[in-house]
Amino acid sequence: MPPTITAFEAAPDRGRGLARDMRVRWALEEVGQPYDVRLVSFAAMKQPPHLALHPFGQIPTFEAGGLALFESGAIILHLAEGRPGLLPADPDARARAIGWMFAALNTVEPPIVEREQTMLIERDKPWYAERAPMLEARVRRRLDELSARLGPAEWLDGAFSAGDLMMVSVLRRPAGAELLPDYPNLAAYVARGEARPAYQRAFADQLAVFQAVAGEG
Ligand code: GTB
Repeated sequence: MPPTITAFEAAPDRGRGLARDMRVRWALEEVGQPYDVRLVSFAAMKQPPHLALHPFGQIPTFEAGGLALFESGAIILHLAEGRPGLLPADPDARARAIGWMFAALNTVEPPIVEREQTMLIERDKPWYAERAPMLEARVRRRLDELSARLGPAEWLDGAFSAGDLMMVSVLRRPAGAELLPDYPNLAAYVARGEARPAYQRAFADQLAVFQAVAGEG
């Protein structure tokens, strides 16, 4: 039986691949692991059957045999450790690639998510005009630092790894992506990730879900 992941039944991003099932789909494609998808509604995500899988009532989840996982980082690390393709064989290089996964999730994604949330939820608040530049500066600081580290390299540390998969996924989020034209090496890095056949297959699959639900197929 192939593993099963969960994804939004009705993705609010209209198939742009911005929800976190996209990164798990991409990882599954990179390692050549076929999978099933169970679509969940917002209501079902907060009901006991889904909460038993995901204590915070979110997507994505991953089930394989007796194993159930939540957290996109944990799922991708599990996939990358069990199959070739996303982590180098050399133990030191492997540890560094995992370090980049954590950097993407813990250091780069949080200021991007905070800016995104503020732009979505607080735009009409009296403090927005003062807060928005500060949040943009926090994102820019991380992009400055990441851009300096990447330099002209193709990937963050040698060959493409789960660290790059996670970083590209994080940089695609609109509150970071809209600043990427100021960082040509990061924009090219994201484009390289998106050009990978595994990414393309994952993107097409999640778009097909949106199109089927919206009757646009
Ligand atoms: N840390 C967890 C992980 O990495 O797996 C975070 C999981 C998470 O935030 N899941 C979101 C969710 O289930 C979907 S990805 N939210 C529903 C809820 O909390 O009730 C976040 C997301 C949602 C939608 C868009 N979009 O439409 O653009 C982008 C990102």
